[in-house]
Amino acid sequence: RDAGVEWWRDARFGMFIHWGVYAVPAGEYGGKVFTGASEWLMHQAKIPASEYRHFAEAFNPVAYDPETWVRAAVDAGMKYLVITAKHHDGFALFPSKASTWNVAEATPYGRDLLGPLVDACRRAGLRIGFYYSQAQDWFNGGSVFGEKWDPVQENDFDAYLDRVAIPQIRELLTTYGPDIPAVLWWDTPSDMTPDRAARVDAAVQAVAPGMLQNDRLGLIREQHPGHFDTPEQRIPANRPGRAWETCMTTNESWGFCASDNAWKPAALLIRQLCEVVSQGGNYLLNIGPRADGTFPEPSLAALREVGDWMRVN
Ligand code: FUL
Repeated sequence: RDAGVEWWRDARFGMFIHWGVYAVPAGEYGGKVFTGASEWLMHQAKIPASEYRHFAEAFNPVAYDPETWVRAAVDAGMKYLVITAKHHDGFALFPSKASTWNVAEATPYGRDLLGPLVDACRRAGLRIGFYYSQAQDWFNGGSVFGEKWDPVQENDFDAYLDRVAIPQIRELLTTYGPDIPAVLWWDTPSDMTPDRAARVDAAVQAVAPGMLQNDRLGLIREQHPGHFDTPEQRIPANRPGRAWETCMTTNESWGFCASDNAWKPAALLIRQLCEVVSQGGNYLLNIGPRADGTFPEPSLAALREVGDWMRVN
């Protein structure tokens, strides 16, 4: 695995992509509009897995064209991309032997979404990282923030780690080529004791020694100085003493949310990019694609404006 954190420090500006079956309901369930993060809908509306799975039956992103996504990123001046391989709803954007709750088996689309994106990134010279919700998994018996609402969640967390999370992490590390992913982006380490986190980390190191990771696996912080900090939706006033990356939404939700029109003006995104980069951080700007595979027009417009600014500055 090449040059660890070096490329990442140079890269400065990346695209975050939150995509999954939550793009189908897009923040609405049972006639009710849920504001905030649309990728949390299953949790917010306490949707049983047996109901939630129907969104996958309607997830058929026939307009998905990774070349177009990558071009939008490159034109905006971005150097890398991080996509949700699996978010808290447990749905995998890749074929998996560890759970049938994946794009190949649970949707009419029926094939891998990550592979074509990896190829498009490679052709364009972009790095690609995978976000993977290692702890929270409301569908496959992983951890649940707060109260549980479905019998599938009454599961032994260690059994979930062994049967789903660790095997899927191995799949992600071994399917797409030697330097893929370039980053592992963990999230919300609830129930992740340092022991459990070390178990996951050992599985990672076994196939990808020196893997670049963020600070959300659940390891003891001080023991992993190489892991980067992840200030979310904010720019830290006091720069952390180690590598850091601000992740930021273009509106308010990470996943596509039909009712969310709070698009940040491009001027604000540019100012944040400058502020972050001038303080030595990275800026990971999020897009929440629609269920058909296209980027919402306001986020495309913002990316174009950022790109215009990048070209003259
Ligand atoms: C959070 C998650 O719970 C959100 O859904 C989103 O993925 C964000 C980047 O991290 O903590």
